[in-house]
This record gives sequence, C-alpha cells and structure tokens, in this order.
Amino acid sequence: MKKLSTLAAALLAATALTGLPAFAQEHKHSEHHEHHGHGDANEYENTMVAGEIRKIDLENNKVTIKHEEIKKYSMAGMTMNFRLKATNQLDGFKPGDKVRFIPDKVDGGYVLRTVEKAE
Ligand SMILES: [Cu+2]
Repeated sequence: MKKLSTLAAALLAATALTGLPAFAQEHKHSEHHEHHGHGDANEYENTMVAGEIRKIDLENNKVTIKHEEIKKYSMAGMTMNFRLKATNQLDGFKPGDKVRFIPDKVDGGYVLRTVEKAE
C-alpha cells in the first residue's frame, strides 16, 4: 500500500510538472493567433502579390494576371486566371495595369480577394 501511494504521488507530481509548461505554451500560441487576427498558420495569408493585368474577361468573371511569386501557395511567377469576387471589382482597371493583389484559393480555383493599382 505504501508503495502504491508513493507511485500515485509521483504521478501527481509529474502531471503537475508537465501540465504547467503545456499551459504556458498554449497561451503563447493563442497570443500568436491574436496578433495576426486569423486562424491560419500561413504567414503569407495577407501578403500582397505584385502582378500585371493581361486580360479582363467580365463575361466569364475572370482576369488574366501575370504575377510574381505567391508565397502563400508556394507558387512561382506565372501568367494565370483569377476569378473576380464581383463583376465591378476591376472597374477602372485595364490590361497593362500594374497591380498588387491578394489571392484566395476557393473551390480549387483562385479568387481575387483584393486588388489595387501598384502606382
Ligand atoms: Cu499562378
């Protein structure tokens, strides 16, 4: 009986010891999320990407952009299509415009979350 209670005490002590650092780490983790204001671990979630509009196709709700590296999706620079969030999203834009934008992957495609002129 004495041996058992000693074991129980040792287990309790071990739980107390391991429990504390785990709590501290969790707290730090949530602070990190709070700082970035989103639940995604991707540090490039809100990074603007530089690009140039090549073709605007309002009929199909898409735009062709020659873009630089998209770190968020580990994508090298290329020319590709993005879906528009709204049909008026590119009002005032034309092919040849230098832009900065944030892409989002939605339903297997890429959508322009925000877009603005680069200069
Ligand atoms: Cu691409």
